[in-house]
Amino acid sequence: MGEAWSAVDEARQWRRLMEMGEIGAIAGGDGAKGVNRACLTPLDRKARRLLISWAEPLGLKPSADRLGNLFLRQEGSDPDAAPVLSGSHMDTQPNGGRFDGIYGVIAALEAVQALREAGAAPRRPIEIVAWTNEEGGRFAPGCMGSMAYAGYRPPDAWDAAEDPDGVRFGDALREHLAAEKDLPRRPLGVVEGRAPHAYVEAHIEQGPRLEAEGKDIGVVSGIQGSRWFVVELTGETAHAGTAPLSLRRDAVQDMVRAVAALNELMRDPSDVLRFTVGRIEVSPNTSNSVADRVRFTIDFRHPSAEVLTERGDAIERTVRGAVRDCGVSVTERFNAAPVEFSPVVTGAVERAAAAQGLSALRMPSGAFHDAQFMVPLCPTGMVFVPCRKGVSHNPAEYSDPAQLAKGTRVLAQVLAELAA
Ligand code: HGY
Ligand code: MN
Ligand code: MN
Ligand code: MN
Repeated sequence: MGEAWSAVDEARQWRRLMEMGEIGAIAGGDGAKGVNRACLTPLDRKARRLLISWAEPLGLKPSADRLGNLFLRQEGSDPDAAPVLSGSHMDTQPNGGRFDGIYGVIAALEAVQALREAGAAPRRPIEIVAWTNEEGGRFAPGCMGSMAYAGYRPPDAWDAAEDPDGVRFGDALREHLAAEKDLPRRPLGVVEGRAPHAYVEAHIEQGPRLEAEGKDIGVVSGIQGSRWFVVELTGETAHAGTAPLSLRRDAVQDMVRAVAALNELMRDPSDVLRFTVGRIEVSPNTSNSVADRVRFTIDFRHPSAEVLTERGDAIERTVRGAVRDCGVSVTERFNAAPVEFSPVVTGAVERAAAAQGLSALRMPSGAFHDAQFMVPLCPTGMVFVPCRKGVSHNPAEYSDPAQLAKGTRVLAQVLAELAA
């Protein structure tokens, strides 16, 4: 069965990626073509329909669970065996690229199709999955679909989460499920059903290492931890031309003080720690009124659980200590501990790369992934492929057809081994 991976069709996979990239296509700088395909939107549903249209002729059966996670199931010779799960996400950042997430979904389809064309007959069912809202771009936090599937949070935990237009996640999900009511409904992961046998996700690295070190495959060893917070500062709006500075309760000025103090807290000469303030909402958001409200996000990441706890738990008191004039609320939105992937899967990835004569580098993931929440359920791992200059969450994100096909051939061999 080892040769089954050679049936992976580079051109077919690239065609599908490019066709999928047209759904929500946006223009980036210097001619780059990106994608803005937020979760639970008509664009998201159009992309899912396209994926299903490629999968059904192969005999794969679509279904969806109550979080909208989409599954495409290929039966195995033992239909009662726990399935091997492989996939990623189809939603993108608002300024996303054509590979983040969707590559892992299309690679899983290509791998399954190649195994079929090579006449492989896995014992275990293989299920391709597209997780709901991995990015957290429209509704924070990310990984809602995989967290609910894994029982990490209750299925309705985020119903009240609002997008920038004030749409609640629960309403968008109800609308989405109604629009996809023709899809057979399936139990929600381990909450209502059973755990998979194993989970493997192919993904672009979203960092520069594989390209810089000239490696074909990343054998992902694990994922660093992430914590997300939202800080709300409440001051008092006033006339920019008349209100004395000494009397103002200026939410923007207090935000500046808070972020300066957080920068001190997050200082890391080794540049391992990641700290980002990526979304800032200001009210009334006019040039000649003092801001009475600011809401800003914190995305804090580190490979060490201790540092995540120590510095993450210091965020609220650091903000409160820095703010001078405003009311403060600090809410934690996401807390994903660092995870180590299973040697069952990392070993299979290493063996497949070696068998196929591909250079490989064992490395952790800086980005979080749905795989993070599969770790407690079953042997879990990821296959990385290089992306140009490590650029991601940017229309300039790019990986070439040959590199993507190498990752998919490794994925195909790993799936064949795990589903045997
Ligand atoms: O933010 C992340 O790590 C992922 O790419 N959504
Ligand atoms: Mn991703
Ligand atoms: Mn992403
Ligand atoms: Mn991911």
